[in-house]
Amino acid sequence: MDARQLKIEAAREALGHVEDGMKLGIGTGSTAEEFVRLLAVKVGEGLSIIGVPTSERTAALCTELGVPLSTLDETPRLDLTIDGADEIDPHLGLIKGGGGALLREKIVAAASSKMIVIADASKLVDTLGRFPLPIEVNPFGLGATRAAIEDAAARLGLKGELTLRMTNDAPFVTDGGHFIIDASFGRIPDTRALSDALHAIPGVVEHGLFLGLAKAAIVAEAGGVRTVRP
Ligand code: ABF
Repeated sequence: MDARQLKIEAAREALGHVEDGMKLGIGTGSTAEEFVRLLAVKVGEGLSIIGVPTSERTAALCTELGVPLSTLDETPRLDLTIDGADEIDPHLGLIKGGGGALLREKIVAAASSKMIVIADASKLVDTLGRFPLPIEVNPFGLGATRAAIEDAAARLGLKGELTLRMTNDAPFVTDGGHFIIDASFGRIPDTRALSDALHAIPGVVEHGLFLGLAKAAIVAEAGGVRTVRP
């Protein structure tokens, strides 16, 4: 099975958790896109759901495919969010944000009774951090924020390259109008401590450590699909 087929298999399994009448958070990334495509078929067959997208990109895809959309203002409490991830640890701690949508993804996941992650098995790690941690920052005072991140990480014994995410020779700008610093700390032994330390920095809007949000991960691999729980 090639990578895309693995994503489709995970997305198909996740679709089994979607019930008529559900209010869904809909994630961003290539695996989430496969979920949207399968969901749209079910909507076309009569499944009645309402979706809240986690990015403008996902909103556009849902609209193109006929998936009905709402907002967290109209629909503040969601039943289920289905989203991808860049890394998944055994406790279902996640690194997300490789797609640049971490802030809205975390807001939507936090507004949901349940979050299920869909991924291929390559995302499973023993300890988070091999994937550079995306940190969403306010453009104002970027230099000071970068220094504060460096210092906070050093106090936790972490160090590594902090790279401003660029696109077309300019800083990447998120849907929320912020920049992203990708932090290559390597293995992060105490994710909760790093999460708390980053949240204490005024210029940090949010970061890609999703701790205690995912209730299950549906993981596809050559031998089939399995559900991982903490
Ligand atoms: C999104 O899915 C991001 O948080 C994460 O970076 C991405 C993973 O993308 P893919 O499914 O394409 O590997 O939710």
